[in-house]
Amino acid sequence: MARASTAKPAKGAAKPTPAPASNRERPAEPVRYEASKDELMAFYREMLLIRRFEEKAGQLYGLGLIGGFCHLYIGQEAVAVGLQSALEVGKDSVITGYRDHGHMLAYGIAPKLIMAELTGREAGISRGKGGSMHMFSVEHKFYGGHGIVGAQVSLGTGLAFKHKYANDGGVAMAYFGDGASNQGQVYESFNMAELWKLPIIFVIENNQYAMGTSVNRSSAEDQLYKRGESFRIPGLQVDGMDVLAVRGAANTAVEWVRAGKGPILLELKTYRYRGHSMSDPAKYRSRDEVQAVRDKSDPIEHAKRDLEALGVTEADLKDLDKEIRKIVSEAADFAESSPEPGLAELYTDVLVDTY
Ligand SMILES: Cc1ncc(C[n+]2csc(CCOP(=O)(O)OP(=O)(O)O)c2C)c(N)n1
Ligand SMILES: [Mg+2]
Repeated sequence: MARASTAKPAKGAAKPTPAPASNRERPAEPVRYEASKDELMAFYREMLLIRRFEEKAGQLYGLGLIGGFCHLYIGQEAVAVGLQSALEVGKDSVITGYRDHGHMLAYGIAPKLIMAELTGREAGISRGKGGSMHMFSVEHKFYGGHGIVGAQVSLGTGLAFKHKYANDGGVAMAYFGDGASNQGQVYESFNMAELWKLPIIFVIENNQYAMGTSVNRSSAEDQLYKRGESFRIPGLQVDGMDVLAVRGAANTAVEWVRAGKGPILLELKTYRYRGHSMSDPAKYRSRDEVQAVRDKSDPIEHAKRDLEALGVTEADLKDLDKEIRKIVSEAADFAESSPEPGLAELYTDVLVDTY
């Protein structure tokens, strides 16, 4: 048996690792948001709009009306809706990856402009030249729509720098996936953001998969909310299938960041029902796995139960569903009947200006 040594450590020996700084302030524990009936109805409406919009996009893709890539957001609706409901459109910046239709809808961008972009039409928000992955609205301060995994994290950090530099009171929200959270530039961004106390909310949408690779197979530390710890960025793990839990966490995060305390990291536990993109046959998981999430944790069904508990009737919800279906089918009609951009458009928007 080893004897406890009372000898002093030899000269030059490594000092014991110091305990982590205990004086680092932590954000308050988020509380589930107590929404009024009208507020919850508005969240439900937006989530349903995203769901029906994405279903329609899937159909149009199948019909060959949408070309290129198309990544659907079905299953993750509560994340964009819950988080962005705590932001101010036109004041706070939002940036995300290629799975971007839902974030735009949640920021009040018209469905018909998004659908027209998906189908490559002149009336689209990027004049039909960006498609599914490259949509912007400077007016809304929605900065894309990026196809390079992780790039939006560095760009989002730049947006936060701009908010701080201009002292305009805005914050940046940068979304990225569980796969992107293993990208090197994410950590360079974390470092600068904390060092400069930038007003940014980093959001990891942990939908459990990066293309066909599950988070457990790709990530040495799969509790992704801890990924900012070595940069002293506090992290919170949130149920991303419950819009009120998401909104509660959003309030905590926005309060922290607006108070000038620097960045915060949120990990939203969520799930995507469809394949990575429209061309993914999703052979890396079973149908039963997907069905079990749909049955147990669907974010729209969750909000529906909460609404019913507040006295909303099945008939009210049916009417709303009809209204949303109408909006979506009008968006699709608009998209299909708009012209494609003229050939001369090939030469516009290539450079900001001549020089
Ligand atoms: C720098 C870079 N590497 C690889 C790819 C190919 N790629 C596209 S999406 C993706 C997976 C990303 O998964 P995740 O970050 O979890 O986001 P999700 O698709 O689940 O929303 C990969 C590897 C890419 N587009 N860019
Ligand atoms: Mg993912």
